[in-house]
Amino acid sequence: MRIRGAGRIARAAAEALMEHAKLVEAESPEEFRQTMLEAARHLLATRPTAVSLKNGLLHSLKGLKIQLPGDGASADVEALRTGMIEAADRFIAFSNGAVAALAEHGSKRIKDGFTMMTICNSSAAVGVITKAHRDGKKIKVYACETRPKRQGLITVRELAAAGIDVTLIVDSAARTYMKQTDLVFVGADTVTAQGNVVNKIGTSQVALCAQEARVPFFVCAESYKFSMDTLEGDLVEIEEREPEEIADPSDFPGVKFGNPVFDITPAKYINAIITESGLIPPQGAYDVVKTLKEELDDTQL
Ligand code: RI2
Repeated sequence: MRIRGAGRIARAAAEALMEHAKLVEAESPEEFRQTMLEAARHLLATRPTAVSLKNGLLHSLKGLKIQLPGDGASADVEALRTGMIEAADRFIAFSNGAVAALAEHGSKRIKDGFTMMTICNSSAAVGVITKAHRDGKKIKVYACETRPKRQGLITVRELAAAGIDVTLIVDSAARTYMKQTDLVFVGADTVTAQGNVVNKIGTSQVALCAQEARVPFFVCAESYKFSMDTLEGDLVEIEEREPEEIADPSDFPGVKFGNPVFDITPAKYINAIITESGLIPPQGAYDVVKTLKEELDDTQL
């Protein structure tokens, strides 16, 4: 939890693999490969929901491909080390570039005088909003607090520091303020092949309010937040965290606590998913996943 945000988590994992690759001592290419795979699996086990973590690792592990049969089986440890470092570095640069490209596309939907709503702290969504502000548009933002960890506080600090007119609201005020909202921008931890979006708990309620009020609802998600596993039928695991995030259980004898930290917004509530390649309908998620599969399918974790 010290590293938050699906994109940041992916970049931090790639960076960790890169650092590991620099330090690992291995007698043979096979030993190096196994050590890197073990490290990647260790990193993957840290968070279950955001697929950006897995995809960031897979992008980085492409650096081991030079060892695959028929593709330079003679690669030595130093060649693999360089390959890993370069692949992880490429992913980090690609990820940062994707967030910037996405901001460029999404901000075009924001008109001068518009009011936006967001939830949690998404660097992709914040990027879209701040780009519109930097372009000289006069905008306002309602930011949901996002219980229980209150990451909305990070968002309001970031937006206020950028000079944006921002109002912090409690999550249950989303419907009230939706009446004064023109567009909603949220981030994503995982987008399924069917176009449904897994994001911080409360997102689907905001989507429902937006639908009812006819306010366009946009999801900001780089391509590495799309899940290949969901194409094969897998469900996204929703992380359930400890009750202490909500209240002290010892103060409530006999009470059970439920603390799922992500929820699923159905595709039918989403106007468009903003990716680095442009705005796509949620139904376009299938094509993004197919492209990702072509790119990453021969890399295993
Ligand atoms: P960016 C966060 O969850 C939020 O759900 C946010 O919308 C999403 O990641 C995407 O964040 P967590 O991973 O990549 O911090 O847009 O639990 O920053």
